[in-house]
Amino acid sequence: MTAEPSALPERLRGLLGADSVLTDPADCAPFLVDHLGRCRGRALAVVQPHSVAQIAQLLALCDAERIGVVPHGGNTSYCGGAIPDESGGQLVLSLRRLNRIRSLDADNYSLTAEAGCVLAQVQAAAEAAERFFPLSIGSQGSCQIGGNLSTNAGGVNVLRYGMTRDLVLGLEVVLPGGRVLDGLTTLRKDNTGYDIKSLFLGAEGTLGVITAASFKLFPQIRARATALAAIPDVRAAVTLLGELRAASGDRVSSFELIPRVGIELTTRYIPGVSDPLASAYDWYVLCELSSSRAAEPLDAVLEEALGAALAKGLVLDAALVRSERERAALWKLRESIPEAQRHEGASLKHDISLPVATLPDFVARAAPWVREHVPEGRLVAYGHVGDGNLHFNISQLPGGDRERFLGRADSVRRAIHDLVRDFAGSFSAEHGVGRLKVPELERYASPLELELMRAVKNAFDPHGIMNPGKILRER
Ligand code: 2HG
Ligand code: ZN
Repeated sequence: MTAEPSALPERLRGLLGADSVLTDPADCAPFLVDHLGRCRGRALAVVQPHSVAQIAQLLALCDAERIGVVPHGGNTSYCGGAIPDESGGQLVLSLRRLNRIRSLDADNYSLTAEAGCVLAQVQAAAEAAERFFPLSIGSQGSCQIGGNLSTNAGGVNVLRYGMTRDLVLGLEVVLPGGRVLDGLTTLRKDNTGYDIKSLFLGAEGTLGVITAASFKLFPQIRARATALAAIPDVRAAVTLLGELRAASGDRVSSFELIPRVGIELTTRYIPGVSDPLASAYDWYVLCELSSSRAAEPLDAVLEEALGAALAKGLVLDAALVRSERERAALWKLRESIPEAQRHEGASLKHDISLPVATLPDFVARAAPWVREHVPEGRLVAYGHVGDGNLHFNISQLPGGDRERFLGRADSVRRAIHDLVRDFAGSFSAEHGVGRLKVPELERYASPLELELMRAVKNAFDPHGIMNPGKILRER
């Protein structure tokens, strides 16, 4: 028999302690809207358990009572994956109290962290042991590692170290029904059947609740060289990346595309950002070489490679950073483009990826389409060009009608994502599916892929309590 929903908060207080159950609208409010204000929901309560055991008890109860559970980390998602639906019948499960680094083994180059650790905390723990945790994204001061795992986050170091998935050695997961999958191995090699942990990475909390993970670490970075290079076009970016990788002994760790409008917006809206070059150019790349060898002459390598590219017309001008302060300023320019876009007004976001070599042709087709069909906006295409991942965003021009502009979102998205499909690309490179891109998955995944995803969902979560309606439509 199902309990009265109104009695549930009291039962939860009995289970988790009074301090762990929020029902006051003001306390719950921050958990019910995403950071871009695009997704809103309602909830029975927000729960903040203290332990894995409490989460297990919670999922046993919710499974028995068929109550939807929405895991919630740092709330920096782009697709509404951590926001409950409008029904008011779901529970938000905040992982923020599971925030311990459980262990670090420097010799094994591994670390085990709980899901509620803020990404920067994990990076700092590795650093303190003279190791490097390479996941790096703009929101690292507030996003939580559980969310990074659940969305398989990307960021600015994917080029060398891979996505979050590639950094994971093991996982601890609470399953619907309350059983705990204890898979916190730090083994590098383990070919013992299906790779179960992999299914939870990028599953956005639809299969279970990741409570901890063991990660690979790397040698601490001791030498870096960073530059902003102006380039004639996107094709030059792809060629330059190939040349830089070869010339540097594959030391390129970041290679980010920035359009002129990215510099205009950040210098206008973000205090402390300035254009490091004297003239204006259409396109730029922020490139960074890095090494664990302090004596590596990376500045000289980068300068020489950019000089050679300049002579060939691949690079038009470049500024090499000379200090940590200048480096931070350059990264601030790049990483605050999304914030500057917010100041400018509404934006239509498309987190797309393509085979790297096809990016120039894609931009050559899609940019004129935007100019012609969305005259009330302008293209702000930037991002992880080294991974074939562009944030192909369109910012509304100031002064326009916000709602009318946002009303164009569906048709614009359809045209851009159809073109992405024609180029054998993906409609979600690193931001996931959440609730906003469910129709996209239905349109672009094959029937067989959808059938297999549905089978996995049913196998792990037969009663459909885990983050209902995310990735797959609720049944
Ligand atoms: C970035 O690379 C983030 O800055 C955000 O993935 C992208 O706001 C965006 O579209
Ligand atoms: Zn990104």
